[in-house]
Amino acid sequence: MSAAPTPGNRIAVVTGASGGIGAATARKLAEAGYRVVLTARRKDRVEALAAELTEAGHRVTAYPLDVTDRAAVDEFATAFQKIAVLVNNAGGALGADPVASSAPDDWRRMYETNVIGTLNITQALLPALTASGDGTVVVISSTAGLATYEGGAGYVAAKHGEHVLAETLRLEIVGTPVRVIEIAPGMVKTDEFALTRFRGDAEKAAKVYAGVAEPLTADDVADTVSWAVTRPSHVNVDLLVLRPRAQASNSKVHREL
Ligand code: 8X3
Repeated sequence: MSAAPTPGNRIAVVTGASGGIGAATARKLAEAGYRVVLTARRKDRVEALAAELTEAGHRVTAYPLDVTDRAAVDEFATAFQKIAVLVNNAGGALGADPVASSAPDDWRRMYETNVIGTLNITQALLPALTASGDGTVVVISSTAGLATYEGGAGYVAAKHGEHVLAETLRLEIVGTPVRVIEIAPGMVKTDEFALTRFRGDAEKAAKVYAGVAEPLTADDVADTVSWAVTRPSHVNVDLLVLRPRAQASNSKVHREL
């Protein structure tokens, strides 16, 4: 049996690490002993978190990066010969309109960030993940990657794309020392996910979680990611669906109103 990968000097790269699930995951992996590279578009946010974690004694670096910018991603990848863990977290939702009236540009942008962003950095870092001799690609997709709901089609389509990327990559690289883990969270309450989706409309964003006693937190998801990547090397958590107890499906949510 292969031992659990020991973090030691092993590097974990987290995308979208400026807030929410990405920031919480960067924190957990640093606490687990990885050297963590925090990437996100927002330089100030990612640098502030890196400074805080460094202050706490962790080994972290901030690297401002837009995963949809392939040239920047390729440049980023040249800095590494070996990487142990890549956490694909960058992405998000824009809009919650029906198919009949949703904006094609929102669909395009969601496909670009969730799917092409994940494709870009996964392709660019795959050689370094393989060279580590024991690499892990994590894709933080969503329950929206597994089933649809009204008003969700653009996001659901993008998340299905990300799910297919993870499933196909796993088939294609079997036999190499890299595993592909997909974590699919349901309702997670973070500062920004719903607010971004509703373009800053705090009232609409709050309705998403209205009456739900305990939606998942970013820490709940980060805990799960950290657990999955620290399993022994031969154990692959292919796909893990994570929901709050109050949510039975994408559209069946218990609300106390
Ligand atoms: C977030 C879950 O239900 O808003 O990825 O699509 S949902």
